Amino acid sequence: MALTLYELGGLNDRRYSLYSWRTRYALAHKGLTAEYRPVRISDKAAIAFSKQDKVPILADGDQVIHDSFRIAQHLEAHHGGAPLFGGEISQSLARFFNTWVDRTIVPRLAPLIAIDVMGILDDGDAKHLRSVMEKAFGKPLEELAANREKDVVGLRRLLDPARAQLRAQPFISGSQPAYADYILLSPLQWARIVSPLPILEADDALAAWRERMLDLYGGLGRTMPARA
Ligand SMILES: N[C@@H](CCC(=O)N[C@@H](CS)C(=O)NCC(=O)O)C(=O)O
Repeated sequence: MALTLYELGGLNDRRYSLYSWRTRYALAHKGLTAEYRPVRISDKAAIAFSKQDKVPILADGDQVIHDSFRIAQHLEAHHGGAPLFGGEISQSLARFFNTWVDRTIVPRLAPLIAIDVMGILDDGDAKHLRSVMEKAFGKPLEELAANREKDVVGLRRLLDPARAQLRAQPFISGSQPAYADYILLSPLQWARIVSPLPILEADDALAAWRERMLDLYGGLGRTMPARA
């Protein structure tokens, strides 16, 4: 069955959508190929077929699935290849990890680098994203990023549980990467693509893990250049 992933595309075809990177890695993990179709963030007509307004969206034959975690569950249930979760208990824990990253890490990262995303979008998309972010965080993007060199230190501290996990094993999921690794990689990959701000320090164990993650599947993460 043909797979099509709808994801955000910016100027110079930069595929910058945070959550879509979870799906890109999930597809590679399972050895599945898909067509990756870019969507402008302000073009809601392009994704109206999914009956909601966000990407990623996976079309799998005539099934349309949105939300990265639901997509991962769908891939696990309906496709072969290596397991993304490896059972009900680990799927449940991965869901908890998904929520932790989305409610703790992403909201601390997004205000620091949202201003940089403006530089990789056309005017219509930049206006849309600015309005979404400024509504969510209650301040102009310039103000949100004003102390970011200092604020990023707090974000690094929040990542301590992941660092502790990597002291015990090479990947968040164990001896091999799986969906939980893709969950955490995605905000770091988003930051890498949209912003020059160093989110991690060079000697951070998480930075070494991120490099290992970017190397996976023939350098999948590096197919998108880092923002200079
Ligand atoms: N919980 C969803 C979040 C999806 C989401 O927020 N996607 C962003 C892009 S990464 C989006 O489409 N935003 C469109 C908008 O805010 O207009 C998931 O995991 O897929």
